[in-house]
Amino acid sequence: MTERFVSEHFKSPDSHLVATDGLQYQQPSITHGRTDIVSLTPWLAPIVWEGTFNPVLLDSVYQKKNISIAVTVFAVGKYIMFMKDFLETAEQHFFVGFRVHVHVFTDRPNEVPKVKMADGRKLSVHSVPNSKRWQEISARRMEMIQKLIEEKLKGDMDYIFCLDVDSKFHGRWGTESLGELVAVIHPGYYRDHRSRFPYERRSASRAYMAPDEGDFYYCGGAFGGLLKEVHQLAQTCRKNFEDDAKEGIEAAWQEESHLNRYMWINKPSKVLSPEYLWQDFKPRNPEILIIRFSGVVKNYNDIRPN
Ligand code: UD2
Repeated sequence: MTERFVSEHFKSPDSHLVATDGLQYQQPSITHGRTDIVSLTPWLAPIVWEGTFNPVLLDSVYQKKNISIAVTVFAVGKYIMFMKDFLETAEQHFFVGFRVHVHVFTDRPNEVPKVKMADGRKLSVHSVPNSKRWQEISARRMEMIQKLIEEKLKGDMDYIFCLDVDSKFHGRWGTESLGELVAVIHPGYYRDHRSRFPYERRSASRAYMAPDEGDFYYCGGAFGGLLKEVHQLAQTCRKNFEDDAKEGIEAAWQEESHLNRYMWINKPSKVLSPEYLWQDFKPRNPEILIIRFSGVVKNYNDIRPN
């Protein structure tokens, strides 16, 4: 069988949704629903908010597919201190009842806490070097995600989510978030005009965005999708970051800037609302009915290497 035949004739886990006959759930409506938010992008990708999906229905559909989800999380240097809460709260809220394999990248493998994981869930630790610059730690994640997919995950897992470690889960993050290419809207800028988004604004960079460009400002701290899509994203962002570096330029927000450029051209097939990455220091806006995952308050001077 050629690779082309396989990709054309075998469905990805994201297509053909088979429901459970007899499952009882609330009748959906096309005229009644939330009116305080927008739940579709101009390219018709869903924007996931509380109240726009039925978790019981979605879980039953994806249970049949026996899907698996890989997670990458980096804990380099003092960021290891966030690992315990991240792992413990993931057990309570992240794809509960599904096959999850967490990949921890750290320079302190002996300090990775032992957290009891449910059946079907596991953790692997990968050793990575430390760095004197936080910018480099953050940016090199793309390279490691690319290699992990190529060397370990291909043919084994279906989806991958890449998450910041200095965060905790507070509410369900599950099958509603699955898609081919998944981006999360940053909690800090979604009410602003695009010209004020903190994109890379120097045209010399490969992450450049003009003032009249951009859909949303997406987080570098959470993204995901099918392995194939995330591989392409990581490979492209890594290459653009490295090519910029050869010319002596580092984008304003490192890999987050390159990710935003990538998503401008390669539109995400599913967009997650800021419920999926809030920040603890921010008061909750009224449209945020639930906070699912949120960055903890931290003192950068104490935890970053520079
Ligand atoms: C913002 C972004 C983050 C990233 C960063 C720019 C959101 C909400 N946050 O977060 O994704 O784009 O700005 O760098 O999207 N890390 C270590 N050790 C270090 C430093 C960083 O392991 O010494 C890892 C760790 O996984 C951490 C991530 O890099 O979660 C981002 O760290 P950060 O402190 O720069 O993130 P933050 O909260 O400023």
